[in-house]
Amino acid sequence: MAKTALITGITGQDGAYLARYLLEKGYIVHGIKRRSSSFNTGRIEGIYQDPHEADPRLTLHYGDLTDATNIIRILQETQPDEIYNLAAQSHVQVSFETPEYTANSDAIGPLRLLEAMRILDLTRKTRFFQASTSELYGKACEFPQSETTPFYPRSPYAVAKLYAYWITINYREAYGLHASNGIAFNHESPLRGETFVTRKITRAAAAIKLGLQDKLYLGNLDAKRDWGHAREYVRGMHLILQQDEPDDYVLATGKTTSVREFVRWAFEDIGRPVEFSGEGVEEVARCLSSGEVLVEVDPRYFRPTEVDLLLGDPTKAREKLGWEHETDVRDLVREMVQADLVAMGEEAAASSSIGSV
Ligand code: NDP
Ligand code: GDR
Repeated sequence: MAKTALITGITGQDGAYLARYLLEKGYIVHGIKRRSSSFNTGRIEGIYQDPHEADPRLTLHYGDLTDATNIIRILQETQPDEIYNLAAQSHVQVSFETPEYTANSDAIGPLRLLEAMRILDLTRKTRFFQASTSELYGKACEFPQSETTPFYPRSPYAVAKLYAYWITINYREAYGLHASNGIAFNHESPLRGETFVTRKITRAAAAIKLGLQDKLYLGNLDAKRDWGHAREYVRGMHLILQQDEPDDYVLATGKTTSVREFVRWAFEDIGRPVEFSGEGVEEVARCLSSGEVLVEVDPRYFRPTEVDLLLGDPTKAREKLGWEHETDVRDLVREMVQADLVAMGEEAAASSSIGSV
């Protein structure tokens, strides 16, 4: 019998990779998508099936983590063997502007799912994965950060995710649920949201190369992140739910890189290497050959409280799950820049041909 999985946040970066991965493994996949005034299923276009087809292997349901009645109904209809809770207001800076909504979706949302499992008597049948985050470590002073490093969240997003982390463990201990946390460090890909720093940089580099943009404005260039490839992290999420016992695991590469270095590599990849000069808000990156300023600092992207340095210790995932990252961050930058060059080149060609009609 094929297993059934329910993915919340299926229209996001990780949801798209996980849906593909589970379909390849023979799963029947259900996903929750939000109502939107425009199409928001672009990332899963390739795997989306016409609902008129007989026995579609991927089915989408309208829903929202802020709506308990709708969650109960979807769980009742789908009776999943595995739930992957990937839905979240996932932007750290945006969480400072929408703290209450972020708490509602990112903290109470997982609680609603767990309670729905209890109400529907799914606590034995269904396994639960919570997308926890390295942002929980925040201002932690211990490096590298492992499952035993104390948390010190630094944003409304991270505080909401802290609640989600603990409520997952509480339901495991109180009701015997197979409920686990994956404490994932930053993972990126060509499907990454355009406002996260990696994708913002690779899109800008591509646009500058194609003559569509002059300059890129960024915030804190000193921040350091442990960046891996999203495709590999969803494999880790699946492995976590295949274990006999539920548990919590760090998913990370064990290597950290600054935003500045990421910028340097992206511009190298478009053939316009840059050098940095100046300090703080005066810092700029100039093209080595032309002297043109390609990157400037804009304080509007600074956060009220910042997470300076994240570096994960994936030893437990390696030893217990047999999970390891494969893609080095340098190759990740290359892949993202290439993908954005192709996508933007096609967009530019399409709009110039529209113009010539
Ligand atoms: P994205 O922002 O790309 O995707 C988030 C998904 O959640 C989207 O499908 C979005 O829908 C959906 N969503 C947002 N709010 C709600 C809501 N109220 N109800 C239902 N769905 C909602 O995130 P990622 O794919 O990058 O991340 C997946 C999860 O992993 C998130 O929970 C994130 O916090 C967490 N995480 C991510 C890391 C990373 O580096 N990527 C690292 C650690 C944790 P829509 O498409 O309509 O916006
Ligand atoms: P993060 O990712 O906050 O780590 O959360 P993001 O890419 O937004 O920021 C990383 C670092 O880059 C600095 N930065 C900028 N960030 C953005 N977005 N835009 C800028 O212009 C910019 N300039 C510098 C930030 O200050 C920060 O230090 C991501 C999300 O996917 C979360 O959901 C997830 O939980 C964590 O990763 C792990």
